[in-house]
Amino acid sequence: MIRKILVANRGEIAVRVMRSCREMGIQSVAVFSEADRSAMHVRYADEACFIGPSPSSESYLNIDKIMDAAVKSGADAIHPGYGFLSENAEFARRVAEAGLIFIGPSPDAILAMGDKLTARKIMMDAGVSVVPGTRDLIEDEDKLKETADSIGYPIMIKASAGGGGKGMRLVREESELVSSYRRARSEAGSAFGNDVVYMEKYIESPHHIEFQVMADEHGNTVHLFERECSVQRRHQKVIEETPSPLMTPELRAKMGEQAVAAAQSVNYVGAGTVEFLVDNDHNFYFLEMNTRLQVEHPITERVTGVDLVKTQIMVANGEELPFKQEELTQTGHAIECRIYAEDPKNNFMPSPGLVKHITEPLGLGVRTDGYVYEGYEIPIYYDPMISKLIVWAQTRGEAIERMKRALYEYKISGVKNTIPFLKRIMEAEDFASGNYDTHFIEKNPEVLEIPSDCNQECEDMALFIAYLDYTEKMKKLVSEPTEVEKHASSPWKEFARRKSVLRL
Ligand code: MV4
Repeated sequence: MIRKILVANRGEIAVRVMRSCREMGIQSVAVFSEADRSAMHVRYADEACFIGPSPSSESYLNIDKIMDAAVKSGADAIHPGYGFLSENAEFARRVAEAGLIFIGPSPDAILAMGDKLTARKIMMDAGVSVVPGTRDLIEDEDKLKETADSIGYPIMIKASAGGGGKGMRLVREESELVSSYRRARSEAGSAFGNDVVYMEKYIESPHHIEFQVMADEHGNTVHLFERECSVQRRHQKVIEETPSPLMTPELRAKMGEQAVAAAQSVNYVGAGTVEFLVDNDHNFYFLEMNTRLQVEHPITERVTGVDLVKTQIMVANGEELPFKQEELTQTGHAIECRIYAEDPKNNFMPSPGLVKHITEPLGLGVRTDGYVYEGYEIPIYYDPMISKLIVWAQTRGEAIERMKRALYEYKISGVKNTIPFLKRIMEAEDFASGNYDTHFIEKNPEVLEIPSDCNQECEDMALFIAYLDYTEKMKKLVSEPTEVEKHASSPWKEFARRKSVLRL
């Protein structure tokens, strides 16, 4: 029986996991680094353990420190969240060896899916459709040309230890082949300590569509439909939605069946995500499987009504899945916008610092998963994602209008953020029509043109003037205290005059 869970993570996902723990009557334990002393997940948890210096390599990525915190706090399970140690097979093994429950799949499943070439082979043998290409690694340059010719240009050379866009190389013609191959291997070797590469046909303008899967220890595996994740910038997702505008009931049935087969082929237990590339002719290909809860899980929760974290915990506790495939349905439409503390007017430069003001949107069909509060200082050490805004409505069109409304209500000052960029995407015709693929941002460069925010400029100027006024008053206070008293008698008159100056 799980009674206490250590959450080996920080930020919004740590809070998200603890919320389900609270609803289930399970105690939560936070871990925190030096930079996270005043972080929300520490305040929310029932207990908190300090685990070391701010850099994640010395805290959130340090297996020994997290195991120590788990044992000391008497936790009986560990939830890894996403990122950090969530897809680290060694960590999953250490948790089990300590007699604790890892809320996630087995170390073997993590290892198999972590190696992209191994995953590809397993999928081929399980009858899952993979991108046309090689079955084995490309060991030398002898058969390089032959292999590329048999696949047909353009091709992609991918690092087996890569994934998520890391260690990939596009080769458009034979003249680039040998140099690209050499560079791919040497880059993979230095980045991952593993220079195994393989070759795939390049799919020109694909959609990135993923399926949520969930499996228990009793042989039950289901899928919870798709998420359309094609709106990406530099391999970072920006917006996700479900259902996918491209999907048909036939395609969904075929892809869902293969997603379940993919999970079963590695005896998967827990929540996982099977990623596919889909072309406009509805051909689909397995890309990789993520063996963790994903950032974008809330849109699936909203259309299916399933609490995915609660289900993860139940499954980790040895219980049977509380639903069968036939009982799962999609209702309405959900969209998620990821909000980053980055400056969209300055090449998405990270913008850490003090959050002077935050007002989050509320109202019908709106959910925010965040962790930032007024007066909180966003540290420089971690991922700049600060919040996820999730809306639901009965139709896709209404969901877009609701997202626009919620983005209008969202106010964050002190740190630059991507809300203006998200507003631009919501206004784009290709987004409204649902006619977009993974090249959406390149094809719609106007979404990167951020209008100057008049309100923000006025706010900044008002703060500046208030500061000047304060220093002036302080000077007078020191030199001639009676003058200050005279001024202080009508401060509002003064302010009104300044406001009218601002309007010019
Ligand atoms: C591809 C591809 C086209 N053809 N593989 C990027 C992330 C990683 N998971 C795999 N990626 C891609 N693999 C073949 N054979 C195009 C991409 C790709 C992409 C995929 C999903 C979402 C956004 C993307 C942006 C650029 C390239």
